[in-house]
Amino acid sequence: MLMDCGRWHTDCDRHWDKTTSSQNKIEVHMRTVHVLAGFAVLSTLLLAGSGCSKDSSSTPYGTTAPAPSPTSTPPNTVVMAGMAFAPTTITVPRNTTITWTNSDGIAHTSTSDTGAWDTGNIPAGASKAVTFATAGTFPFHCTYHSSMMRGTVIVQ
Ligand SMILES: [Cu+2]
Repeated sequence: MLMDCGRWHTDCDRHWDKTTSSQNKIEVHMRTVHVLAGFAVLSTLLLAGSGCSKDSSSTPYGTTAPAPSPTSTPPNTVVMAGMAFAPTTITVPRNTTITWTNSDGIAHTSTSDTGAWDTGNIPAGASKAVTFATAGTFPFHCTYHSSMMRGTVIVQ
């Protein structure tokens, strides 16, 4: 790293001496060095961090992890909110469990249009999970609000 820095600075000096319009080039070079230095610091921090979590193996995994953003949805989850499924279409590999989470203030269901599954009543704030073993495209709806709440599961 130190040797590389030295070489870059030498290059910069050469640009400075040779070219009249070299100001920009030098600034770019300097910025590159700064960015690289930033990456080096970041990598060191990451390495140090992973070392720490390895050492503290007695602590249950995930307890010190930062809380996920409240707006982010866990993978393979369909949220029922505002009388709609989100996402409307969810694509998963075979043998994936999809969880329907009701974030609305009223009950909903996740019911296959073809009878492949039916969660039944999912009260406000509750969740139900369905595992999809067979590939295919499966439209579904909420039995209470079938005109508004429709979605599709695509299993690959
Ligand atoms: Cu509903």
